[in-house]
Amino acid sequence: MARQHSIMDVDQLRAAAELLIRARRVVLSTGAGMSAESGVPTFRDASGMWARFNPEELATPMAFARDPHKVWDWYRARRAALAKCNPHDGHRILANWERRFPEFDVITQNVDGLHHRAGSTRVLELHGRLDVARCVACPRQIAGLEDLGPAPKCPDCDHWLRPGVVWFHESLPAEALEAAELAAAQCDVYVSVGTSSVVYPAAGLLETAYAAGASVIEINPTPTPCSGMAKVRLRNSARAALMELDQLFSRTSDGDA
Ligand code: BV8
Ligand code: ZN
Repeated sequence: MARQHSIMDVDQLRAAAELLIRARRVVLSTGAGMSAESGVPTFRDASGMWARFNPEELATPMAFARDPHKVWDWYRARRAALAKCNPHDGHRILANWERRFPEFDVITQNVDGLHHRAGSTRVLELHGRLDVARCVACPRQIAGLEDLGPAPKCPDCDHWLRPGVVWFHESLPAEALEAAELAAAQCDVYVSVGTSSVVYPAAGLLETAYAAGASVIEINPTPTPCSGMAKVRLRNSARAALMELDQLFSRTSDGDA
């Protein structure tokens, strides 16, 4: 794959690599920007999904209760689009970094499963998965991206199946959120990649890490409400920044060994 050429702030890059070389506990927190270079659309960018669609009509339990067909139409299209997307080099680098640190957790708001597909095994998925459908009434889950039809019903109890994601006004999966809060509170370095840092409680994890004394690295082409807490800011795409960081970091830590 062609190397993406973008202007890198060499000082910021070095500073980020320095922090990572000394870190023992690292959290990598990812949002939609992490998957943008895999072809998965973001939400709040000018070309993002919320520029064309209204979340209140598609991504809330009330919307689903009002019109499950409309909601499923949208999720069916997203599932079909996701079936054509693949993890990129940045996802693979994060899978490798699991072996570089004593503690390394990926916390993601993404519902695309690309971290798992790239080989990451420690992934806390805060907003569920697009490739899962679950029954609104019983524990039945159906995994996979195949077309489930216009508005699928549970094969066990005939109630609606719903997309296995977390909608606005819904609580996050308790186990994943608790593990994420613990990891954020205990890490030395918290790297935030490709998130606008506006959706809570996910955005609060960066604040938790910062308040607990972690060094925050932000990788995002544009500033966010959390940029002020970042010790290092890389204004680059996720793939380019992670590739540069991986090179610098590998060279230095191999040299130390
Ligand atoms: C809860 C999942 C409580 C499904 C999503 C006022 C009214 C109503 C609610 C609230 C309110 N104030 C606060 C709330 C709570 C609400 C919230 O935070 N709202 C905000 C927006 C105001 N939160 C909730 O409702 C949460 N639940 O609070 O429950 C509760 C209490 C008791 C009992 C019950 C409940 C649930 C939130 C879950 C929302 N789920 N969707 C689906 O995908 O369909 S939201 C959506 O936003 C996405 O799922 C995504 O996960 C999430 C975060 O977005 P990002 O990942 O950050 O993406 P975004 O597009 O915003 O940004 C992309 C970034 O990438 C940009 O900054 C861009 O510059 C950058 N980028 C672009 N390209 C690249 C790049 N970076 C790097 N490289 C690139 N190439
Ligand atoms: Zn059921």
